[in-house]
Amino acid sequence: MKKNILEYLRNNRESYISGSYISRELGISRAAVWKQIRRLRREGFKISARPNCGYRLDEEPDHLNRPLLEEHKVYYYPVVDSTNLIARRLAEDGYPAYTTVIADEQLQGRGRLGREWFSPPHSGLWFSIILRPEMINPAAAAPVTLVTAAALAGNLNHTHHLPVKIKWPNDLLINGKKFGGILSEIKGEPDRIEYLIMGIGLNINQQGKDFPQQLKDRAASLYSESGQSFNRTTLFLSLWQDLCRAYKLFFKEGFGPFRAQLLAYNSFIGREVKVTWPEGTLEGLAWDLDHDGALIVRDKRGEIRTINYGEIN
Ligand code: BTX
Repeated sequence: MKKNILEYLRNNRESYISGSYISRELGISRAAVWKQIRRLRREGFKISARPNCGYRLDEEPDHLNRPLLEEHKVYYYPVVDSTNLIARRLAEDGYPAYTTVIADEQLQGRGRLGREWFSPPHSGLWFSIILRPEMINPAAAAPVTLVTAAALAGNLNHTHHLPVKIKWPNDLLINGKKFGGILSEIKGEPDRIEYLIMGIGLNINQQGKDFPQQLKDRAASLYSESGQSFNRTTLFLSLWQDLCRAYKLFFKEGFGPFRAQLLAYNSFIGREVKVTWPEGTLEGLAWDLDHDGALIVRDKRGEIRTINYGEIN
């Protein structure tokens, strides 16, 4: 039934088609038509309704292109709890480095420190990449979040001409609003990494009104800030290829090649910042990044502090 209604809407894209016409043609009640319209909307179809005119199909959902993704050995799932959890299971089962999991929707998308990551369907990119760095101890892998941020910002600025900035260490901003985040998780021993899971969440095609109330002032998508909508599969493949290249370079040459890029796209150096780190909170001037990507802050007393882990509030 839903398919038939969609067919009518697709064949009448230019104009409104009345609910009573559809109900007559299909021999169902108008309430049944309305129920199917609601189901289509839940699946991401944008359908406008106008009194005395009927329904019009404005936009179809942007489905991720599963066959194309799978050609690149990227595992696609329509709905998951969290792509990081799926990737972790695959890593435990011995899947190789660069195995990637992408989902259209996450029901329990996660941020750092157990926070939630809002991951609705048909609009964002939610994915996780397994990394298996060799010859590297866990401390040496710390900058991998910054390498991820640099690769994403580099791609979005250069290839897509979007004014994307990085807020140390794991936020991506557009026009000062957060549209992306990175969650890295590690399994290893003091002197050896078994695997890393790099979880990346990017808001792509959401409209401002699609964000929940508590995020409305702070969150954005590439579309809401640039007015440009993106084919998510094409954008993902472009970002993913740059990410894989960046990780290979990082495991070979360390953080050095990425420091300049991070400084070029940073939103924090030279600004007064409040940093939360394991020792508490610290206010001061964000001064520089050291050779490993640690944040150097000059505190209120003029002392220079080096922050390896933490976040700018
Ligand atoms: P974070 O801890 O820096 O950010 C989480 C905070 O960001 C939340 O507390 C909320 O205030 C805000 N927030 C939540 N959802 C969104 C959103 N969609 N857009 C903007 N702001 C939001 C950032 O953690 C790391 C996020 C990684 C998400 C990816 S998605 C794929 C992978 N799977 C998974 O479960 N997490 C990662």
